[in-house]
This record gives sequence, C-alpha cells and structure tokens, in this order.
Amino acid sequence: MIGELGRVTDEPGRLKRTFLSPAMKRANALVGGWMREAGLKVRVDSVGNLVGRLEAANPKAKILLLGSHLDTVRDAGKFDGALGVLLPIVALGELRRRGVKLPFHVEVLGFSEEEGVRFASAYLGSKGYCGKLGARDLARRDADGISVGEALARWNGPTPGLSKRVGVNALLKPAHLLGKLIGYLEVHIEQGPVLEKEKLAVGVVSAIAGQSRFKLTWTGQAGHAGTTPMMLRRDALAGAAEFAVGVEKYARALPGLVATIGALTVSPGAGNVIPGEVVHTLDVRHPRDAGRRSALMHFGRLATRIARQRGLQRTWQRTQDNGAVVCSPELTAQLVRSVRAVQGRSIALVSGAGHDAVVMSALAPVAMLFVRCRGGLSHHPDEYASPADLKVALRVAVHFLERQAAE
Ligand code: HGY
Ligand code: MN
Ligand code: MN
Repeated sequence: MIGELGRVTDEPGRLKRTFLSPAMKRANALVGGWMREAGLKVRVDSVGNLVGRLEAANPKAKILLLGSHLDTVRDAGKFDGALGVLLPIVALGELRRRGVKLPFHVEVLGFSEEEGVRFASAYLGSKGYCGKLGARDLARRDADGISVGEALARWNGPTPGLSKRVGVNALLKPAHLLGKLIGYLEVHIEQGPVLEKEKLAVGVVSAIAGQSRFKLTWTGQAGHAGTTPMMLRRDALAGAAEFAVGVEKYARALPGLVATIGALTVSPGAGNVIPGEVVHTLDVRHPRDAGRRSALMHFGRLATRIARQRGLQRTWQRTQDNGAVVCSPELTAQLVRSVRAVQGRSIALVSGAGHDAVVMSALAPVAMLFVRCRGGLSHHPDEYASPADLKVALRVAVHFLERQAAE
C-alpha cells in the first residue's frame, strides 16, 4: 500500500503531492478504496481531507480519531504522513477479521495539507477539520497567485444557494465537539536517529517542538557585475548569505535549537548582474517556546545589523507560528501500555518535526507513535521503515484499539 500510494505524484519521477492537486485527488480515491474494503464509510470534506468512518452500534458513542497527512514535500519519501493514514486502515481491517466490534466510533483521517509546500503555511487540512481556518489562512496565495479560499472554492465547486461567505463560515465549524472525542492517535516515522540508536522499532512522543516559519526579503541594488566596485555594492545575496551563516552559528551554539533556510530565490538571477533582491524562508524550532522566542529576537537583531551595514532593506513575513505541544499524558500512558505489551520496552521522544497532532491537540487529547526509520532520513526519496518495524507498529495499534474497547 505504501509503495502504491508512493507512486501517486504530481511530478513523474519524484514524489510530490500538494494541497488539492490532481495527485491529491487520486490519492484520496486510492486510499478511500482501501478504507471501504476495511468496512469504513468514506467522505472527502470541504478542505479536501479524506475521512473514513467506522460506526459503533451505539450512535451516542464517543469517537476515536486516527490519522495523519496525505500531502508530501517535494521529492518526498513515501512514509511521511502516508504511514499514519494506512496503518489504522490495516489495523481496523484486522479487528474486523477477528470479529472485534469497537464500542466507539472511529474516524481515520487523511489530512489534505500538513507540509505547507503550496501555500507556505502548514496544517491547512487539520486546521480545516478543527474549524481553525481563519481569514489570514484563506488569503494566502500560492506561486500562481491563487488564494487558499479560491483553491477551496474550485475544489468544492459552486455551492448552489450558498454565498461564498457562508462557504467560508462552514470552514470555521469543527468536525466534532470536544466532549465527543476520546482522542487522536497519529502514527508517524520518527524522522530522526533516536529509535535506531536505541535499537527499538517504535517509541512514543512526549512533546512536539514549537516552530516558526518566515519569508525574508532582502532588497539591495542590482547592477553590472563587471563595472561596479565591490565597496559601492548593495548586494542582496551577500547580505542574505551573511545572515544564513549567522543563523547557523547561533543555532549550533544553542542546544535544542534548529534553524533552516530551505528555499531561496535571487533576482534578477543573471550571472553578470549583482543580486538586487533575495527572498528566502526561515524555519526555527525548539522544544521550549522560550528558547525559540529568544532565538527569533537574536535573528531579528542580526538581520537589522546586516541590513544597516550593507545598505539593504529587509522585510520579514511570518508564515507560521506554533507553540510546543505536550501530548496527553493519559492517552500516551495507554499507548505506552500497548508498546510495552508488544515491544517490551517503551521510550519517550520529543518530536522536532511538526505534525497534525499539533493542531488536533486543540480538539482532543493527542498521542503519537513513532516508527524507526533508516538513518533517521526523511523528506527524501530514500526514507524507509522496515516491514518488521511496521509490523510492530501495527500490533501496537491493534492492541491499543482492543484495550480502548475494553476500557
Ligand atoms: O516540517 C515539518 O515539521 C513536518 O514535516 N511538517
Ligand atoms: Mn513532513
Ligand atoms: Mn509528516
């Protein structure tokens, strides 16, 4: 299933599935088919999230949510997100084979956008599911100038009789009320080296680091590369490069802090023209919000100093800001019980990567199961989790569901 879904892409030759893209539609159809085979009722909501629902006998029963995201980064691996949607489907299929009837409803969620590739701001899917999509989210524009709101209107088609405004309001309603939910469990590859070092197939997540993302623009003066003396230049790329080295130096010195400039564009972008403008991203994370905030203050001062010394203009646009999230101790304790039953030993890890659980924590208690991935590699086509480790994770999920049923 992982292999087949991993071939559903917007770019032949490498895996890329972005918010509401044609490949996303095909992925929803493929995974929706597997959900139906497992006995789930399938729908796609107004934000493109795939929802597979298994009804309990008692209509008043509470709901357990399991899931992750179906979108990917560019040139992605096939486990990030996909594993957390497919594994619960297989687990529910296994319970069905065992004739286990769960006394609570279950929804398996395939969120339509977690990575923030198309619109720079992440979690549009789970935010939509939680009724947290705001006007700022809907106004964000992609590289073609299409806004989230317009993309959603195209996805949903004209809602006859409903004004666009009502359509937007529909996005502001959470899928469920807090009291109806048992919790949200997300299974995800670790995307880090700890489980491999500890020689464990799975571990549980204690907390998810906070993260801030920005778009920075440096504006100098384009000019002739051959005739402009070095001392008279206002080179936007040299300024951005000095900033990048300063960011890395500071992050290396502060334990727990990670800071990344992942995308950068230079204009006008000709070899014999001094860069007049540079636009780049900045991604800053730390397990503690105070650590992240003080890093952001330092980076702001650094950018101001560089801009002043080099005669550059610089602007910051924040595209995302999520505080650190602590997973539910109660739900996590139940997950630890299942990890211990299957694997013997259970360790807790902090997640440096963001996950839909960050947004879902506003709607329900959250717990996360991490699965070892080779070399800790992720956001890369060589991302890999072994069948043996996936089997351990599946057995933990089945045990967790059966124990929930016994609660
Ligand atoms: O970037 C992240 O933290 C995750 O892959 N969304
Ligand atoms: Mn990811
Ligand atoms: Mn992910």
